[in-house]
Amino acid sequence: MASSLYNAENIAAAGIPDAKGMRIGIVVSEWNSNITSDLLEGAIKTLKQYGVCETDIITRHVPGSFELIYGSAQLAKSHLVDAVIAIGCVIRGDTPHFDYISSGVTQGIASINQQSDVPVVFGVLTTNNLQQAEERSGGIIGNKGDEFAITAIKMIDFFRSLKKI
Ligand code: DLZ
Repeated sequence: MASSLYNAENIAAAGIPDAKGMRIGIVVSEWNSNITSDLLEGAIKTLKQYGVCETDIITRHVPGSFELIYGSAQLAKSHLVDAVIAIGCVIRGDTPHFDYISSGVTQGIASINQQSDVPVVFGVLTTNNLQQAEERSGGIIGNKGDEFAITAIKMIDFFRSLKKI
């Protein structure tokens, strides 16, 4: 799926390290679960494609995208995983809730990344409507879960490369 909106091929172009032995935590929001379950499926498929063993993937669900902050922070601290993927979908509604949740989860996950050795991938779709979310979770724009998976693998490799210096 080649599209300026679907970036997995671009980030894959520079090469993807062998992910065998990498341990990945995935936190998934139950809000808009029809979307987040498809993103999860895409992420797991791509992790396995690059060598991650099913037994090295820990998946946990949280009620909404706001709870991804707590869930990701706990998983990052657990020593059970080398990277965390936070998967959510916030869809604009009639109230300002969208803005508070979107900016809260964005800043929360950015903050974890500043404090933790375990990278947390921002796998949260923020869309104006359900159609845009569907297009990005296995629809005409592809499945952003692929991109989240490749990003997690690359960030683990980045961290490990510093240990070799
Ligand atoms: C409350 C709420 C609303 C209105 N919309 C969404 C959404 O589009 N996507 C999402 O993941 N979560 C939503 N939530 C729930 C909040 O993330 C959170 O679970 C609650 O505010 C409780 O902390």
